[in-house]
Amino acid sequence: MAETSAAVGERLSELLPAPDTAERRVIEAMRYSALAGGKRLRPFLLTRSAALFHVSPRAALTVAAALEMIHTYSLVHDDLPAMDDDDLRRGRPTCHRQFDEATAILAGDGLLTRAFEVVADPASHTDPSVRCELVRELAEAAGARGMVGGQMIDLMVERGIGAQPQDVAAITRMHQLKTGRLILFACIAGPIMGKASPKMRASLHAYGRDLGLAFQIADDVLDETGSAQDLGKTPGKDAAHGKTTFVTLLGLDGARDRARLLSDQAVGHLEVFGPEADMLRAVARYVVERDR
Ligand code: GRG
Repeated sequence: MAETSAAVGERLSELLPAPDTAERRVIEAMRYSALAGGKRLRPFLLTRSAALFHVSPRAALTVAAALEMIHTYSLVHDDLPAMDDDDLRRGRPTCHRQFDEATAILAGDGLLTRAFEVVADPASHTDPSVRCELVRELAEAAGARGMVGGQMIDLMVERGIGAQPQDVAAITRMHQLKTGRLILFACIAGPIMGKASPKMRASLHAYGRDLGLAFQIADDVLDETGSAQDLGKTPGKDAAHGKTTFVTLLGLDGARDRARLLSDQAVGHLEVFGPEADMLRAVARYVVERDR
């Protein structure tokens, strides 16, 4: 993961050059948030699953960088005063704290649009039909029927807009959209790029779906148990906002058990692969055992 993190950081820096022209400030804000580190879990999943199908590492890294731009945009916007209103992200002041609110909105917009420009460019894949499929899948994952929709549901629940049932099924769906869809994209981009068989693609799809949910449940546990220093963001926000989470519904031990079950299930979906998928098996365990 450390190797991928360094490589994706370099690729992001290449893909987000800061010009010497008047609009420089927005690109500096984009670089500030995109190059601030983070676990780079999604790029890791994308590059490791692409390697299963012998996709060019440079092409996989390019699509991984685009995905990380979208993930970073979501964090920049989520931290805004109109949403989660947070001061700390990836161990540094949030984008709107470091720059200002309007610049942070524009930086998020810039990252989102640049991501699609990068995926549509031949550097991401030589076959235009593959690029088109990647763009469509990424748009679906990030859009109103994916991450944006999940964020909407989350805000509605938090602000009491509309009567939403607060049970495990509803919370699961919200997280599958909000967090799960980008993680799922990270797991299916490789088979798309490598023109994998439907069976292998379906295996990674199922792996990504279970892993995404396991990741979110672990995130709920960490919000309850983690420190600001380890997490690089403010913990305890769910409880402070009186949010229903997997922890409030299942208890800490119940949530941990559910995350482990999903992680085991995710590993089970990889049985069509041999030892070449061992890193993906290990990441499923890491996702539920991590402390940040
Ligand atoms: C604003 C459209 C829009 C969407 C925001 C992802 C998201 C949707 C908000 C983030 C809120 C949050 C803390 C969700 C919990 C799970 C999550 C996505 C955590 C952050 O991802 P990590 O842990 O972050 O992979 P790093 O910094 O390591 O990349």
